[in-house]
Amino acid sequence: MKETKLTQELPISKQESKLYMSYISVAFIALLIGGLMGLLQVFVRSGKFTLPFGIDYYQVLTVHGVILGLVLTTYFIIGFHFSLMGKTVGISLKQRRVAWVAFWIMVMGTIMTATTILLGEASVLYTFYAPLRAHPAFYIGLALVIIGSWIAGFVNWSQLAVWKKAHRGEKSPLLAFMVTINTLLWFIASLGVAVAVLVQFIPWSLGYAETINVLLSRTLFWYFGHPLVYFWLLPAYMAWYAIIPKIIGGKIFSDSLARLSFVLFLFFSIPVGFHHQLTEPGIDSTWKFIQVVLTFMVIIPSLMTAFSLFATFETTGRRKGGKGLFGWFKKLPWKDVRFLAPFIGMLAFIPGGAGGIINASHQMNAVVHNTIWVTGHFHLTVATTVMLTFFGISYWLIPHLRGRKLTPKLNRLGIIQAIIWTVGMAIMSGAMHIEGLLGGPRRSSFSEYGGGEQVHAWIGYQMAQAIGGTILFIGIILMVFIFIKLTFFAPKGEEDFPIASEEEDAEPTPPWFENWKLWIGITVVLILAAYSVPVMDIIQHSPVGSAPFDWPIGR
Ligand code: HAS
Repeated sequence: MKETKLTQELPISKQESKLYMSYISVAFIALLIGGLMGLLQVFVRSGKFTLPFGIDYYQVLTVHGVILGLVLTTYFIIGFHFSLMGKTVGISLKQRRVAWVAFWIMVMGTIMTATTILLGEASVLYTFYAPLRAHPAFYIGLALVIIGSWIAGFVNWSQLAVWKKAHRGEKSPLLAFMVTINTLLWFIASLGVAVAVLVQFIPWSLGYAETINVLLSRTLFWYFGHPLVYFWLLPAYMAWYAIIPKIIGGKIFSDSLARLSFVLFLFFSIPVGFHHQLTEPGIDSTWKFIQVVLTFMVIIPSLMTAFSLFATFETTGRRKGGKGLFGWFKKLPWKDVRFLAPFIGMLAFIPGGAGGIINASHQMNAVVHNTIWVTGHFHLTVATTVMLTFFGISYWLIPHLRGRKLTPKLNRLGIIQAIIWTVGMAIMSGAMHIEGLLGGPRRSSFSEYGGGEQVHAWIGYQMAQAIGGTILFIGIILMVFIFIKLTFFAPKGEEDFPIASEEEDAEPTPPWFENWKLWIGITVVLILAAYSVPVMDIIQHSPVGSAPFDWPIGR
Protein backbone atom coordinates (compact mmCIF):
# COMPACT_ATOMS: atom_id res chain seq x y z
CA MET A 1 0.00 0.00 0.00
CA LYS A 2 1.30 3.43 -0.95
CA GLU A 3 2.00 5.82 1.91
CA THR A 4 0.31 9.21 1.51
CA LYS A 5 1.44 12.24 3.45
CA LEU A 6 -0.46 12.21 6.74
CA THR A 7 -0.71 15.95 6.54
CA GLN A 8 -2.60 16.07 3.31
CA GLU A 9 -4.31 19.42 3.64
CA LEU A 10 -6.94 21.02 1.44
CA PRO A 11 -8.11 24.64 1.60
CA ILE A 12 -11.48 25.29 3.24
CA SER A 13 -13.73 27.61 1.20
CA LYS A 14 -15.96 30.35 2.65
CA GLN A 15 -19.08 28.30 1.90
CA GLU A 16 -17.65 25.29 3.73
CA SER A 17 -16.67 27.47 6.70
CA LYS A 18 -20.23 28.73 6.92
CA LEU A 19 -21.53 25.17 7.13
CA TYR A 20 -19.04 24.07 9.80
CA MET A 21 -19.53 27.25 11.82
CA SER A 22 -23.33 26.80 11.80
CA TYR A 23 -23.01 23.47 13.60
CA ILE A 24 -20.43 24.84 16.05
CA SER A 25 -22.45 28.00 16.79
CA VAL A 26 -25.49 25.95 17.87
CA ALA A 27 -23.15 24.14 20.28
CA PHE A 28 -22.06 27.40 21.92
CA ILE A 29 -25.65 28.67 22.24
CA ALA A 30 -26.45 25.33 23.91
CA LEU A 31 -23.50 25.81 26.28
CA LEU A 32 -24.91 29.09 27.54
CA ILE A 33 -28.49 27.85 28.04
CA GLY A 34 -27.48 24.47 29.48
CA GLY A 35 -24.92 26.07 31.79
CA LEU A 36 -27.51 28.48 33.20
CA MET A 37 -29.77 25.50 33.98
CA GLY A 38 -26.85 23.80 35.73
CA LEU A 39 -26.37 26.87 37.90
CA LEU A 40 -30.06 26.85 38.90
CA GLN A 41 -29.81 23.15 39.79
CA VAL A 42 -26.87 23.45 42.15
CA PHE A 43 -28.58 26.43 43.81
CA VAL A 44 -31.78 24.42 44.37
CA ARG A 45 -29.84 21.43 45.70
CA SER A 46 -28.05 23.66 48.23
CA GLY A 47 -31.44 24.04 49.95
CA LYS A 48 -31.10 27.84 50.03
CA PHE A 49 -32.96 28.69 46.84
CA THR A 50 -36.31 27.91 45.27
CA LEU A 51 -37.09 28.33 41.61
CA PRO A 52 -39.35 31.31 40.80
CA PHE A 53 -42.59 31.37 38.74
CA GLY A 54 -43.44 27.76 39.58
CA ILE A 55 -40.58 26.43 37.42
CA ASP A 56 -40.05 22.77 38.19
CA TYR A 57 -36.62 21.36 39.15
CA TYR A 58 -37.02 18.37 36.85
CA GLN A 59 -37.91 20.61 33.94
CA VAL A 60 -34.65 22.51 34.47
CA LEU A 61 -32.73 19.23 34.86
CA THR A 62 -34.20 17.95 31.57
CA VAL A 63 -33.15 21.11 29.71
CA HIS A 64 -29.66 20.80 31.24
CA GLY A 65 -29.16 17.14 30.28
CA VAL A 66 -30.73 17.31 26.82
CA ILE A 67 -29.12 20.56 25.76
CA LEU A 68 -25.62 19.81 27.03
CA GLY A 69 -25.49 16.01 26.76
CA LEU A 70 -27.26 15.69 23.42
CA VAL A 71 -27.42 19.05 21.61
CA LEU A 72 -24.07 20.71 22.42
CA THR A 73 -22.05 17.55 21.91
CA THR A 74 -23.75 16.34 18.72
CA TYR A 75 -23.60 19.70 16.94
CA PHE A 76 -19.99 20.42 17.94
CA ILE A 77 -18.88 16.93 16.96
CA ILE A 78 -20.60 17.02 13.57
CA GLY A 79 -19.14 20.49 12.86
CA PHE A 80 -15.68 19.21 13.87
CA HIS A 81 -16.09 16.01 11.84
CA PHE A 82 -17.00 18.02 8.74
CA SER A 83 -14.02 20.36 9.22
CA LEU A 84 -11.64 17.39 9.51
CA MET A 85 -13.11 15.68 6.47
CA GLY A 86 -13.13 18.92 4.47
CA LYS A 87 -9.49 19.50 5.33
CA THR A 88 -8.22 15.98 4.65
CA VAL A 89 -10.43 14.47 1.91
CA GLY A 90 -12.53 17.40 0.67
CA ILE A 91 -16.25 17.97 0.21
CA SER A 92 -18.18 18.38 -3.06
CA LEU A 93 -20.97 20.88 -3.68
CA LYS A 94 -23.56 18.10 -3.61
CA GLN A 95 -22.21 16.71 -0.34
CA ARG A 96 -22.26 20.19 1.15
CA ARG A 97 -25.90 20.64 0.17
CA VAL A 98 -26.85 17.36 1.82
CA ALA A 99 -24.90 18.42 4.92
CA TRP A 100 -27.10 21.54 5.08
CA VAL A 101 -30.23 19.35 4.82
CA ALA A 102 -28.89 17.35 7.79
CA PHE A 103 -28.32 20.57 9.73
CA TRP A 104 -31.85 21.90 9.20
CA ILE A 105 -33.48 18.55 10.05
CA MET A 106 -31.49 18.54 13.28
CA VAL A 107 -32.45 22.14 14.05
CA MET A 108 -36.14 21.36 13.45
CA GLY A 109 -35.91 18.37 15.78
CA THR A 110 -34.05 20.38 18.41
CA ILE A 111 -36.68 23.15 18.36
CA MET A 112 -39.52 20.62 18.70
CA THR A 113 -37.87 18.86 21.62
CA ALA A 114 -36.86 22.12 23.34
CA THR A 115 -40.37 23.56 23.01
CA THR A 116 -41.99 20.58 24.71
CA ILE A 117 -39.52 20.76 27.59
CA LEU A 118 -39.95 24.52 28.02
CA LEU A 119 -43.74 24.11 28.07
CA GLY A 120 -43.33 21.62 30.91
CA GLU A 121 -44.61 18.75 28.74
CA ALA A 122 -41.44 16.65 28.83
CA SER A 123 -39.75 16.71 32.24
CA VAL A 124 -38.38 13.21 31.66
CA LEU A 125 -34.62 13.93 31.91
CA TYR A 126 -32.17 13.18 29.12
CA THR A 127 -32.52 9.41 29.59
CA PHE A 128 -36.34 9.71 29.14
CA TYR A 129 -36.87 6.53 31.17
CA ALA A 130 -40.31 4.93 30.78
CA PRO A 131 -42.85 4.88 32.29
CA LEU A 132 -42.44 8.67 32.57
CA ARG A 133 -44.18 9.97 29.48
CA ALA A 134 -43.38 13.10 27.48
CA HIS A 135 -45.43 14.86 24.81
CA PRO A 136 -45.12 12.97 21.47
CA ALA A 137 -43.38 16.01 19.93
CA PHE A 138 -40.46 15.42 22.35
CA TYR A 139 -39.81 11.96 20.89
CA ILE A 140 -40.50 13.02 17.30
CA GLY A 141 -38.03 15.90 17.74
CA LEU A 142 -35.40 13.48 19.08
CA ALA A 143 -35.99 11.15 16.12
CA LEU A 144 -35.41 14.09 13.73
CA VAL A 145 -32.12 14.96 15.47
CA ILE A 146 -30.98 11.36 15.06
CA ILE A 147 -32.05 11.21 11.40
CA GLY A 148 -30.22 14.49 10.70
CA SER A 149 -27.07 13.16 12.37
CA TRP A 150 -27.26 9.96 10.27
CA ILE A 151 -27.46 12.02 7.08
CA ALA A 152 -24.38 13.96 8.23
CA GLY A 153 -22.60 10.63 8.81
CA PHE A 154 -23.60 9.34 5.36
CA VAL A 155 -22.06 12.49 3.85
CA ASN A 156 -18.81 11.77 5.74
CA TRP A 157 -18.76 8.21 4.37
CA SER A 158 -19.35 9.42 0.84
CA GLN A 159 -16.55 11.99 1.27
CA LEU A 160 -14.12 9.17 2.12
CA ALA A 161 -15.47 6.95 -0.68
CA VAL A 162 -14.91 9.69 -3.28
CA TRP A 163 -11.38 10.26 -1.97
CA LYS A 164 -10.58 6.55 -2.03
CA LYS A 165 -11.73 6.26 -5.65
CA ALA A 166 -9.32 9.00 -6.60
CA HIS A 167 -6.47 7.55 -4.48
CA ARG A 168 -6.65 3.83 -5.19
CA GLY A 169 -4.35 1.71 -3.03
CA GLU A 170 -3.48 4.57 -0.66
CA LYS A 171 -4.27 4.54 3.02
CA SER A 172 -6.93 7.03 4.05
CA PRO A 173 -5.81 10.10 6.02
CA LEU A 174 -5.75 9.30 9.74
CA LEU A 175 -8.32 11.92 10.71
CA ALA A 176 -10.74 10.80 7.97
CA PHE A 177 -10.32 7.21 9.18
CA MET A 178 -11.12 8.31 12.74
CA VAL A 179 -14.20 10.29 11.70
CA THR A 180 -15.46 7.25 9.77
CA ILE A 181 -15.09 5.04 12.85
CA ASN A 182 -16.92 7.55 15.04
CA THR A 183 -19.81 7.98 12.59
CA LEU A 184 -20.08 4.19 12.21
CA LEU A 185 -20.15 3.81 15.98
CA TRP A 186 -22.84 6.49 16.20
CA PHE A 187 -24.97 4.96 13.46
CA ILE A 188 -24.87 1.41 14.84
CA ALA A 189 -25.49 2.59 18.40
CA SER A 190 -28.29 5.04 17.62
CA LEU A 191 -30.25 2.30 15.82
CA GLY A 192 -31.13 1.06 19.33
CA VAL A 193 -32.57 4.32 20.58
CA ALA A 194 -34.26 4.92 17.19
CA VAL A 195 -36.10 1.59 17.54
CA ALA A 196 -37.13 2.47 21.11
CA VAL A 197 -38.40 5.90 20.05
CA LEU A 198 -40.19 4.81 16.86
CA VAL A 199 -41.59 1.45 17.96
CA GLN A 200 -42.16 1.99 21.66
CA PHE A 201 -42.29 5.65 22.75
CA ILE A 202 -44.08 7.42 19.89
CA PRO A 203 -47.07 4.99 19.62
CA TRP A 204 -47.32 4.88 23.43
CA SER A 205 -47.18 8.64 23.88
CA LEU A 206 -49.78 9.10 21.14
CA GLY A 207 -52.08 6.66 22.94
CA TYR A 208 -51.96 3.92 20.26
CA ALA A 209 -50.33 1.52 22.74
CA GLU A 210 -51.67 1.35 26.28
CA THR A 211 -48.51 0.08 27.93
CA ILE A 212 -44.77 0.06 27.38
CA ASN A 213 -42.18 -2.64 28.08
CA VAL A 214 -40.05 -0.64 30.51
CA LEU A 215 -37.07 -2.99 30.69
CA LEU A 216 -36.85 -3.27 26.91
CA SER A 217 -36.94 0.52 26.51
CA ARG A 218 -34.13 0.98 29.04
CA THR A 219 -32.07 -1.77 27.45
CA LEU A 220 -32.42 -0.17 24.03
CA PHE A 221 -31.53 3.20 25.57
CA TRP A 222 -28.30 1.89 27.15
CA TYR A 223 -27.40 -0.05 24.02
CA PHE A 224 -27.14 3.51 22.67
CA GLY A 225 -26.24 5.34 25.90
CA HIS A 226 -22.82 3.88 26.52
CA PRO A 227 -21.41 4.14 22.98
CA LEU A 228 -22.82 7.68 23.13
CA VAL A 229 -20.11 8.55 25.68
CA TYR A 230 -17.43 7.30 23.25
CA PHE A 231 -19.05 9.27 20.45
CA TRP A 232 -18.27 12.27 22.69
CA LEU A 233 -14.81 11.05 23.63
CA LEU A 234 -13.43 10.04 20.22
CA PRO A 235 -13.36 13.57 18.73
CA ALA A 236 -11.28 14.55 21.77
CA TYR A 237 -9.00 11.59 21.01
CA MET A 238 -8.76 12.73 17.37
CA ALA A 239 -7.36 16.03 18.64
CA TRP A 240 -5.07 14.29 21.16
CA TYR A 241 -3.62 11.87 18.60
CA ALA A 242 -3.36 14.01 15.49
CA ILE A 243 -3.59 17.71 16.41
CA ILE A 244 -1.86 18.17 19.77
CA PRO A 245 1.47 16.69 18.55
CA LYS A 246 1.63 19.46 15.90
CA ILE A 247 0.75 22.15 18.45
CA ILE A 248 3.59 21.07 20.75
CA GLY A 249 6.03 20.84 17.81
CA GLY A 250 6.12 17.03 17.76
CA LYS A 251 4.92 14.07 15.71
CA ILE A 252 2.28 11.34 16.00
CA PHE A 253 3.84 8.45 17.94
CA SER A 254 2.27 5.77 15.73
CA ASP A 255 -0.41 6.02 13.07
CA SER A 256 -1.15 2.27 13.37
CA LEU A 257 -1.58 2.42 17.14
CA ALA A 258 -4.02 5.33 16.80
CA ARG A 259 -6.06 3.44 14.18
CA LEU A 260 -6.05 0.26 16.25
CA SER A 261 -7.34 2.07 19.32
CA PHE A 262 -10.22 3.52 17.27
CA VAL A 263 -11.06 0.10 15.82
CA LEU A 264 -11.13 -1.34 19.37
CA PHE A 265 -13.56 1.40 20.39
CA LEU A 266 -15.83 0.37 17.54
CA PHE A 267 -15.74 -3.26 18.71
CA PHE A 268 -16.14 -2.80 22.44
CA SER A 269 -18.06 0.41 23.06
CA ILE A 270 -21.46 -1.01 22.06
CA PRO A 271 -21.96 -4.49 23.61
CA VAL A 272 -21.57 -3.10 27.16
CA GLY A 273 -24.80 -1.20 27.94
CA PHE A 274 -25.71 -3.59 30.80
CA HIS A 275 -23.08 -1.96 33.02
CA HIS A 276 -25.65 0.86 33.36
CA GLN A 277 -28.26 -1.72 34.35
CA LEU A 278 -26.35 -3.81 36.88
CA THR A 279 -29.01 -3.22 39.54
CA GLU A 280 -31.86 -3.80 37.10
CA PRO A 281 -33.96 -6.91 37.83
CA GLY A 282 -35.01 -8.97 34.83
CA ILE A 283 -31.57 -9.32 33.22
CA ASP A 284 -29.78 -12.59 33.90
CA SER A 285 -26.53 -12.07 35.84
CA THR A 286 -24.55 -14.17 33.32
CA TRP A 287 -25.23 -11.56 30.65
CA LYS A 288 -24.39 -8.75 33.02
CA PHE A 289 -21.09 -10.53 33.74
CA ILE A 290 -20.32 -10.93 30.02
CA GLN A 291 -20.96 -7.25 29.36
CA VAL A 292 -18.82 -6.23 32.36
CA VAL A 293 -15.95 -8.26 30.89
CA LEU A 294 -16.46 -6.46 27.56
CA THR A 295 -16.50 -3.15 29.47
CA PHE A 296 -13.03 -3.94 30.78
CA MET A 297 -11.99 -4.54 27.15
CA VAL A 298 -13.05 -1.00 26.21
CA ILE A 299 -10.63 0.37 28.79
CA ILE A 300 -7.70 -0.97 26.75
CA PRO A 301 -7.85 1.56 23.88
CA SER A 302 -7.89 4.38 26.45
CA LEU A 303 -4.79 2.95 28.11
CA MET A 304 -3.17 2.71 24.65
CA THR A 305 -4.05 6.37 24.13
CA ALA A 306 -2.49 7.36 27.47
CA PHE A 307 0.69 5.44 26.55
CA SER A 308 0.88 7.03 23.10
CA LEU A 309 0.40 10.55 24.48
CA PHE A 310 3.09 10.11 27.14
CA ALA A 311 5.41 8.91 24.37
CA THR A 312 4.62 11.94 22.20
CA PHE A 313 5.11 14.36 25.08
CA GLU A 314 8.38 12.82 26.23
CA THR A 315 9.86 12.44 22.73
CA THR A 316 8.98 16.04 21.85
CA GLY A 317 10.26 17.43 25.17
CA ARG A 318 13.55 15.56 24.84
CA ARG A 319 13.97 16.70 21.23
CA LYS A 320 13.61 20.24 22.49
CA GLY A 321 16.48 19.72 24.91
CA GLY A 322 14.69 18.44 28.04
CA LYS A 323 17.23 16.52 30.18
CA GLY A 324 16.90 13.99 33.01
CA LEU A 325 13.86 11.99 34.02
CA PHE A 326 11.33 14.84 33.85
CA GLY A 327 13.19 17.66 32.06
CA TRP A 328 11.06 17.07 28.92
CA PHE A 329 7.96 18.05 30.88
CA LYS A 330 9.12 21.68 31.20
CA LYS A 331 9.54 21.94 27.44
CA LEU A 332 5.83 21.54 26.71
CA PRO A 333 4.07 24.80 25.62
CA TRP A 334 2.27 25.56 28.87
CA LYS A 335 1.39 29.10 27.78
CA ASP A 336 -0.46 27.96 24.64
CA VAL A 337 -4.14 27.50 25.44
CA ARG A 338 -4.55 25.20 22.40
CA PHE A 339 -2.39 22.76 24.37
CA LEU A 340 -3.13 23.65 27.99
CA ALA A 341 -6.93 23.25 27.87
CA PRO A 342 -6.86 19.74 26.32
CA PHE A 343 -3.95 18.77 28.57
CA ILE A 344 -6.02 19.54 31.68
CA GLY A 345 -8.72 17.44 30.03
CA MET A 346 -6.26 14.53 29.80
CA LEU A 347 -5.30 14.91 33.46
CA ALA A 348 -8.97 14.92 34.48
CA PHE A 349 -9.45 11.67 32.59
CA ILE A 350 -7.08 9.87 34.94
CA PRO A 351 -9.46 10.10 37.96
CA GLY A 352 -12.47 10.19 35.58
CA GLY A 353 -11.43 6.89 33.97
CA ALA A 354 -10.59 5.34 37.34
CA GLY A 355 -14.10 6.28 38.50
CA GLY A 356 -15.50 4.55 35.41
CA ILE A 357 -13.62 1.38 36.30
CA ILE A 358 -15.13 1.54 39.79
CA ASN A 359 -18.61 1.99 38.29
CA ALA A 360 -18.11 -0.99 36.03
CA SER A 361 -17.06 -3.30 38.86
CA HIS A 362 -20.25 -5.13 39.74
CA GLN A 363 -20.04 -5.04 43.55
CA MET A 364 -18.79 -1.47 43.73
CA ASN A 365 -21.53 -0.39 41.36
CA ALA A 366 -23.98 -1.36 44.09
CA VAL A 367 -22.40 1.33 46.30
CA VAL A 368 -22.44 4.15 43.76
CA HIS A 369 -25.37 3.41 41.44
CA ASN A 370 -28.01 6.15 41.40
CA THR A 371 -25.94 8.26 43.79
CA ILE A 372 -24.54 11.64 42.87
CA TRP A 373 -21.11 9.96 42.55
CA VAL A 374 -22.18 9.03 39.00
CA THR A 375 -22.96 12.70 38.28
CA GLY A 376 -19.46 13.51 39.57
CA HIS A 377 -18.02 10.85 37.24
CA PHE A 378 -19.58 12.27 34.11
CA HIS A 379 -18.73 15.84 35.01
CA LEU A 380 -15.08 14.76 35.07
CA THR A 381 -15.28 12.78 31.84
CA VAL A 382 -17.62 14.58 29.47
CA ALA A 383 -17.79 18.01 31.14
CA THR A 384 -14.03 18.28 31.74
CA THR A 385 -12.03 15.88 29.57
CA VAL A 386 -14.23 16.28 26.50
CA MET A 387 -15.32 19.89 26.99
CA LEU A 388 -11.85 21.29 27.72
CA THR A 389 -10.61 19.52 24.59
CA PHE A 390 -13.50 20.99 22.56
CA PHE A 391 -12.57 24.43 23.92
CA GLY A 392 -8.93 23.76 23.00
CA ILE A 393 -10.05 22.87 19.45
CA SER A 394 -12.19 26.02 19.22
CA TYR A 395 -9.16 28.29 19.84
CA TRP A 396 -7.66 27.35 16.45
CA LEU A 397 -10.63 25.99 14.50
CA ILE A 398 -12.92 29.01 14.83
CA PRO A 399 -10.30 31.61 13.79
CA HIS A 400 -9.18 29.29 10.98
CA LEU A 401 -12.74 29.05 9.65
CA ARG A 402 -13.43 32.75 10.13
CA GLY A 403 -10.15 34.01 8.67
CA ARG A 404 -9.07 35.54 11.99
CA LYS A 405 -6.24 35.25 14.52
CA LEU A 406 -6.07 33.98 18.07
CA THR A 407 -4.40 37.03 19.64
CA PRO A 408 -2.06 36.79 22.68
CA LYS A 409 -4.78 38.53 24.70
CA LEU A 410 -7.43 35.96 23.75
CA ASN A 411 -4.90 33.19 24.39
CA ARG A 412 -4.37 34.59 27.92
CA LEU A 413 -8.12 34.85 28.45
CA GLY A 414 -8.42 31.22 27.31
CA ILE A 415 -5.84 30.15 29.90
CA ILE A 416 -7.80 31.98 32.61
CA GLN A 417 -10.96 30.25 31.35
CA ALA A 418 -9.32 26.82 31.55
CA ILE A 419 -8.14 27.52 35.11
CA ILE A 420 -11.57 28.76 36.22
CA TRP A 421 -13.14 25.62 34.70
CA THR A 422 -10.64 23.38 36.45
CA VAL A 423 -11.15 24.99 39.87
CA GLY A 424 -14.97 25.03 39.54
CA MET A 425 -15.12 21.45 38.34
CA ALA A 426 -12.66 20.17 40.96
CA ILE A 427 -14.85 21.62 43.72
CA MET A 428 -18.18 20.57 42.20
CA SER A 429 -17.25 17.14 40.93
CA GLY A 430 -15.13 16.36 44.02
CA ALA A 431 -18.08 17.22 46.28
CA MET A 432 -20.40 15.08 44.13
CA HIS A 433 -18.09 12.08 44.40
CA ILE A 434 -17.86 12.34 48.19
CA GLU A 435 -21.56 13.00 48.71
CA GLY A 436 -22.30 10.01 46.48
CA LEU A 437 -20.15 7.77 48.66
CA LEU A 438 -22.17 9.03 51.63
CA GLY A 439 -25.34 7.89 49.87
CA GLY A 440 -26.52 11.23 48.40
CA PRO A 441 -28.93 10.46 45.53
CA ARG A 442 -28.71 11.77 41.95
CA ARG A 443 -31.55 12.99 39.71
CA SER A 444 -33.29 14.49 42.75
CA SER A 445 -34.26 17.94 43.96
CA PHE A 446 -33.37 19.17 47.45
CA SER A 447 -35.05 17.24 50.25
CA GLU A 448 -34.47 16.78 53.96
CA TYR A 449 -35.94 13.29 53.66
CA GLY A 450 -37.97 13.78 56.83
CA GLY A 451 -34.88 14.89 58.80
CA GLY A 452 -32.97 11.63 58.32
CA GLU A 453 -29.61 11.44 60.10
CA GLN A 454 -27.64 10.69 56.93
CA VAL A 455 -28.90 13.85 55.21
CA HIS A 456 -26.86 16.12 57.51
CA ALA A 457 -23.67 14.66 56.08
CA TRP A 458 -24.71 15.77 52.56
CA ILE A 459 -25.54 19.44 53.19
CA GLY A 460 -21.93 20.73 53.23
CA TYR A 461 -21.16 18.96 49.96
CA GLN A 462 -24.30 20.36 48.37
CA MET A 463 -23.15 23.86 49.33
CA ALA A 464 -19.74 23.07 47.81
CA GLN A 465 -21.48 22.01 44.60
CA ALA A 466 -23.28 25.37 44.50
CA ILE A 467 -19.92 27.18 44.91
CA GLY A 468 -18.22 25.01 42.25
CA GLY A 469 -21.22 25.41 39.93
CA THR A 470 -21.12 29.21 40.27
CA ILE A 471 -17.40 29.28 39.37
CA LEU A 472 -18.16 27.04 36.39
CA PHE A 473 -20.90 29.37 35.21
CA ILE A 474 -18.38 32.23 35.23
CA GLY A 475 -16.21 29.94 33.07
CA ILE A 476 -19.12 29.44 30.66
CA ILE A 477 -19.76 33.19 30.33
CA LEU A 478 -16.05 33.71 29.62
CA MET A 479 -15.99 30.91 27.03
CA VAL A 480 -19.05 32.28 25.22
CA PHE A 481 -17.40 35.73 25.26
CA ILE A 482 -14.22 34.24 23.71
CA PHE A 483 -16.33 32.40 21.13
CA ILE A 484 -18.02 35.68 20.09
CA LYS A 485 -14.65 37.45 19.95
CA LEU A 486 -13.06 34.71 17.84
CA THR A 487 -16.06 34.57 15.50
CA PHE A 488 -16.72 38.27 14.91
CA PHE A 489 -14.10 40.57 16.38
CA ALA A 490 -10.61 39.02 16.42
CA PRO A 491 -8.24 40.66 13.90
CA LYS A 492 -8.27 39.27 10.35
CA GLY A 493 -5.47 36.86 9.57
CA GLU A 494 -4.60 33.23 9.06
CA GLU A 495 -4.71 30.67 11.84
CA ASP A 496 -3.07 27.27 11.34
CA PHE A 497 -5.18 24.08 11.06
CA PRO A 498 -2.65 21.97 12.95
CA ILE A 499 -2.46 18.40 11.63
CA ALA A 500 0.59 16.40 12.72
CA SER A 501 2.58 13.90 10.70
CA GLU A 502 3.90 10.58 11.98
CA GLU A 503 7.37 9.91 13.47
CA GLU A 504 9.72 9.03 10.60
CA ASP A 505 10.91 5.78 12.18
CA ALA A 506 7.39 4.41 12.84
CA GLU A 507 6.46 1.14 11.15
CA PRO A 508 4.25 1.63 8.05
CA THR A 509 0.53 1.21 8.67
CA PRO A 510 -0.64 -2.28 7.59
CA PRO A 511 -3.11 -2.27 4.67
CA TRP A 512 -5.71 -4.37 6.52
CA PHE A 513 -6.73 -1.30 8.49
CA GLU A 514 -8.81 -0.32 5.45
CA ASN A 515 -10.85 -3.53 5.67
CA TRP A 516 -14.12 -1.91 6.71
CA LYS A 517 -16.20 -5.04 6.09
CA LEU A 518 -14.08 -6.89 8.64
CA TRP A 519 -14.43 -4.16 11.30
CA ILE A 520 -18.18 -3.88 10.82
CA GLY A 521 -18.54 -7.69 10.74
CA ILE A 522 -16.72 -8.18 14.06
CA THR A 523 -18.72 -5.34 15.64
CA VAL A 524 -22.04 -6.90 14.58
CA VAL A 525 -20.99 -10.38 15.81
CA LEU A 526 -20.00 -8.96 19.22
CA ILE A 527 -23.30 -7.07 19.51
CA LEU A 528 -25.34 -10.14 18.56
CA ALA A 529 -23.39 -12.30 21.00
CA ALA A 530 -23.89 -9.87 23.89
CA TYR A 531 -27.48 -8.85 23.23
CA SER A 532 -29.51 -11.46 21.29
CA VAL A 533 -30.34 -13.90 24.11
CA PRO A 534 -31.01 -11.34 26.87
CA VAL A 535 -33.16 -9.17 24.57
CA MET A 536 -35.23 -12.21 23.48
CA ASP A 537 -35.56 -13.08 27.13
CA ILE A 538 -36.71 -9.55 28.01
CA ILE A 539 -39.28 -9.57 25.20
CA GLN A 540 -40.63 -13.03 26.09
CA HIS A 541 -40.60 -12.89 29.88
CA SER A 542 -41.21 -9.28 30.87
CA PRO A 543 -44.14 -8.56 33.14
CA VAL A 544 -47.09 -6.68 31.69
CA GLY A 545 -46.01 -3.28 30.44
CA SER A 546 -46.60 -0.04 32.27
CA ALA A 547 -49.24 2.59 31.73
CA PRO A 548 -47.74 6.09 31.35
CA PHE A 549 -46.95 8.47 34.20
CA ASP A 550 -47.00 12.19 33.49
CA TRP A 551 -44.81 14.58 35.49
CA PRO A 552 -45.81 16.22 37.80
CA ILE A 553 -47.66 13.06 38.84
CA GLY A 554 -51.41 13.49 38.67
CA ARG A 555 -51.23 16.30 36.08
FE1 HAS B 1 -18.75 6.38 32.30
C1 HAS B 1 -21.86 6.23 33.85
C2 HAS B 1 -18.11 3.16 33.24
C3 HAS B 1 -15.76 6.46 30.58
C4 HAS B 1 -19.74 9.28 30.74
N1 HAS B 1 -20.47 7.54 32.30
C5 HAS B 1 -21.62 7.31 33.01
C6 HAS B 1 -22.58 8.34 32.73
C7 HAS B 1 -21.99 9.18 31.80
C8 HAS B 1 -20.66 8.67 31.56
C9 HAS B 1 -22.63 10.39 31.15
O1 HAS B 1 -19.67 0.79 34.36
C10 HAS B 1 -23.96 8.48 33.37
C11 HAS B 1 -25.05 7.97 32.53
C12 HAS B 1 -26.37 8.17 33.26
O2 HAS B 1 -26.98 9.24 33.12
O3 HAS B 1 -26.78 7.27 34.01
N2 HAS B 1 -17.21 5.07 32.01
C13 HAS B 1 -17.14 3.82 32.50
C14 HAS B 1 -15.88 3.21 32.10
C15 HAS B 1 -15.20 4.15 31.35
C16 HAS B 1 -16.06 5.31 31.29
C17 HAS B 1 -15.40 1.84 32.42
N3 HAS B 1 -17.90 7.63 30.95
C18 HAS B 1 -16.67 7.48 30.36
C19 HAS B 1 -16.45 8.56 29.43
C20 HAS B 1 -17.57 9.34 29.48
C21 HAS B 1 -18.47 8.76 30.43
C22 HAS B 1 -15.21 8.72 28.59
C23 HAS B 1 -17.90 10.59 28.73
C24 HAS B 1 -17.18 11.14 27.81
N4 HAS B 1 -19.78 5.00 33.38
C25 HAS B 1 -19.35 3.72 33.61
C26 HAS B 1 -20.42 2.98 34.33
C27 HAS B 1 -21.47 3.86 34.48
C28 HAS B 1 -21.04 5.11 33.88
C29 HAS B 1 -20.39 1.60 34.76
C30 HAS B 1 -22.82 3.53 35.14
C31 HAS B 1 -22.83 3.88 36.56
C32 HAS B 1 -24.19 3.66 37.16
O4 HAS B 1 -24.31 2.77 38.02
O5 HAS B 1 -25.15 4.35 36.81
C33 HAS B 1 -13.84 3.94 30.69
O6 HAS B 1 -13.94 4.23 29.32
C34 HAS B 1 -12.76 4.74 31.33
C35 HAS B 1 -11.38 4.35 30.80
C36 HAS B 1 -10.42 5.47 30.97
C37 HAS B 1 -9.18 5.37 31.46
C38 HAS B 1 -8.34 6.61 31.61
C39 HAS B 1 -7.21 6.72 30.57
C40 HAS B 1 -6.53 8.04 30.73
C41 HAS B 1 -6.14 8.84 29.71
C42 HAS B 1 -5.51 10.17 30.02
C43 HAS B 1 -4.01 10.07 29.96
C44 HAS B 1 -3.40 11.31 30.48
C45 HAS B 1 -2.30 11.88 29.96
C46 HAS B 1 -1.77 13.07 30.57
C47 HAS B 1 -1.61 11.32 28.77
C48 HAS B 1 -8.60 4.09 31.88
C49 HAS B 1 -6.30 8.45 28.27
C50 HAS B 1 -0.27 13.06 30.57
C51 HAS B 1 0.20 13.47 31.89
C52 HAS B 1 1.44 13.92 32.13
C53 HAS B 1 1.77 14.21 33.53
C54 HAS B 1 2.48 14.15 31.09
